[in-house]
Amino acid sequence: MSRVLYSGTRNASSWAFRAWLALKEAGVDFVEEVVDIRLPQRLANLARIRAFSPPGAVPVLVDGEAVIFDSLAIMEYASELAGGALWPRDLRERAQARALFAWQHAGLSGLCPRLSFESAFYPDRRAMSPTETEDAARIFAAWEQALLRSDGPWLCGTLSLADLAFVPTVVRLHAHAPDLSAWPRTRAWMQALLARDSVREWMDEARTLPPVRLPGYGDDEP
Ligand SMILES: N[C@@H](CCC(=O)N[C@@H](CS)C(=O)NCC(=O)O)C(=O)O
Repeated sequence: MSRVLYSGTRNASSWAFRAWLALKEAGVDFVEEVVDIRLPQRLANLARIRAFSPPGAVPVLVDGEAVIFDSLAIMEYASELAGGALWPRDLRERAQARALFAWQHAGLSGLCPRLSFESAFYPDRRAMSPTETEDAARIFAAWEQALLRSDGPWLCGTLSLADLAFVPTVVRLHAHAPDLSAWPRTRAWMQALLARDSVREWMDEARTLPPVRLPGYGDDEP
C-alpha cells in the first residue's frame, strides 16, 4: 500500500477528521499514520511532517510521488478516485455543494470560535452563550434552507463533500445541546450524519482520549 494518510489526534484534529471521512466514504484504500498533535510533542511531530509537506500540518495524503496537503485537496482527490461519487451529478447542485464546502473551509465566517472541536469532548461542557446561540442559528438556518431546497436527505441531495466537511461542526454544536426545534430537517440531518459508521468509528476512538484543553472556553462572553 503506497497511500498513506498522516492524520491527527482524534479529539483535536477536525481537519484530519474531514479528510479521513472523505477517504472512508469514497471507499479508498489507505493506511493511516496518526500524528500526535498534542503539546508538547506537537512541535517535533509537525516538524517531521514539514520535512515533506510545506505547511507542516495534518492532514497530508502521500500517494506515490504525490504529496497532497490540505483537507480540501485530499477530499477532492478521494471523490475523484471514486469517479466523482462525493459530488452531486447535477451541475447546479454541485455548485451549491461547493459553495457550502467553501464556506466551511474558509472558516464559516468565524461562527462560535470558542466552541472548538476539542471542547466537544470536555466532560464539563457549558451552555452556549447568547452570542453563540445567535451564531449557531445562522448556520442552522443555512443548513435548513439547503435541505429544504434539495429535499434531502443530504444538503445537496446525495451525500457529498459538503455534508462531510460539516461533520466536525455538527459534532461541536451538537455537543452543546442546541435547541433545534425551529430546524427539524437540520436536526434529522445532524442525527443521520452522527449515526454514520465512518463518523462513529472516529468519534468512538476520540472519546477514549483525555480531553485536550484549550484556553478561552470559559462561560464569560468575550
Ligand atoms: N487548511 C488546512 C488546515 C490544517 C490544520 O490546521 N491542521 C492542524 C491540525 S487539525 C495542524 O496540523 N496544525 C498545525 C499547524 O498549523 O502548525 C487543512 O484543511 O488541511
